[in-house]
Amino acid sequence: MDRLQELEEHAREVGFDLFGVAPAAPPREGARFEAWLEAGHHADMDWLARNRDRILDPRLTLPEARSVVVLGLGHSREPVELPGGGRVARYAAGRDYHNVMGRMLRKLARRLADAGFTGPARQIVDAGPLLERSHAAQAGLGFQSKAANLLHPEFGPWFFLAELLIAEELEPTNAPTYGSCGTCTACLDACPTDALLQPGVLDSARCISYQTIENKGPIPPEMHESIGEWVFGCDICSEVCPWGNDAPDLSERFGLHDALRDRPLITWLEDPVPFKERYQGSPLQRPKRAGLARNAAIVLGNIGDSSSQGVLLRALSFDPDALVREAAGHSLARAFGEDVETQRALEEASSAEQDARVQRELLAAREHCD
Ligand code: B12
Repeated sequence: MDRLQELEEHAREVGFDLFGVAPAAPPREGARFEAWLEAGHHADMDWLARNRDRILDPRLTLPEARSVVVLGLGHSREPVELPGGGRVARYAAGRDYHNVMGRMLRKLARRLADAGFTGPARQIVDAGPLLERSHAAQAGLGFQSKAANLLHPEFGPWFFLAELLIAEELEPTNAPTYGSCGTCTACLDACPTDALLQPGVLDSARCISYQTIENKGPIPPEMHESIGEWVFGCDICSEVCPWGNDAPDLSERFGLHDALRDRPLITWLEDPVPFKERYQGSPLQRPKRAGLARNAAIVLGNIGDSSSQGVLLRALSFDPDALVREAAGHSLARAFGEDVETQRALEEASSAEQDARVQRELLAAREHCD
């Protein structure tokens, strides 16, 4: 057995579904990444611009690195739907993949050290400085799609990536995987916010996933309606993709987090359980309490069920986070703007509001009532 086969066997035994190797060198599509940054498509994700050099050259992260071992792990394709409405991206249904794959990578690194692969090694899952999809495409794990996702012929877009930078120089596995988008434009056509500007180019500021996960500030009110029922992340560009429909059922692999079990969205704004405790081990911790409650308020406004009017009115007047008061105000105006109680509450809340920006937003929301 050669070194590559040996490595692949270790990766499979640790539990990874997909495996490949790319050289530890600048990724092929580095220029696209730079153009993307120049155009400001990273929105407020400043860390991408700050780490530009390291992202473009893995050897700045680990000078000894000679190979990027790219690993893929499939996840559930089951939609996550909350009782009464509200949706969560499938990748976030269960245990946080950063933790799960981080452990798997450490296990793989230990095995490789025991098997005499040249050290040292560095583990990367998502947040590390690497253009994961580019190295993965180069290593033959899939093809770059018009939605910017990496598609695997069997898993479609429903898998995560992780990497191990290692000092050993291995033969790259650049065997091309079959598949392409061809003439299909389903993702471009389906995106409700037109976030895909051209095939493969995503404007983060327009992406529901960015807005509901990464944006720490207010979500632009003109986007609220198109967020629909997505309270965390968005799968629309993946759902409409014809690839991956025959992927294995992996709904048990990461499980369903308790925070998403039998909890109608209406309860998310007034949770007696502390946020960290409620979302322990879940990717939903990322936007913090204010961000997640902001999203919940927006989605409740989009669902527009009368049962949420009370909770939105209380959020408008009493929520400790300005982001949530503001989102609740817009949702009330959108869903219950004809109701005099809502109009009065918006008037009172805007005159009592201490945060000048929120006050302006509440006045604007009040104007949209009737
Ligand atoms: C920042 C980020 C985001 C941002 C920006 C997304 C984006 N498209 O850039 C936001 C918050 C919006 C986001 C959303 C999502 N993300 Co994200 N994200 C990242 C992160 C941390 C960096 C991505 C990055 O560098 N973007 C910059 C762009 C320029 O690079 P790129 O997307 O890799 O694009 C390359 C190719 O598309 C190619 N390219 C560019 N233009 C064109 C044009 C053509 C025609 C072609 C062929 C190729 C091509 O060149 C680019 C440079 O290499 C990576 C992890 C990582 N470290 O890489 C995860 C990652 C890309 N995300 C992931 C996931 C799962 C998602 C979501 C599906 C989550 C969800 N359901 O809500 C969505 C998908 C949105 C989408 N359609 O891209 C997975 C993707 C797995 C996969 N199978 O593709 C990753 C790899 C995380 C992981 N470790 O698994 N994400």
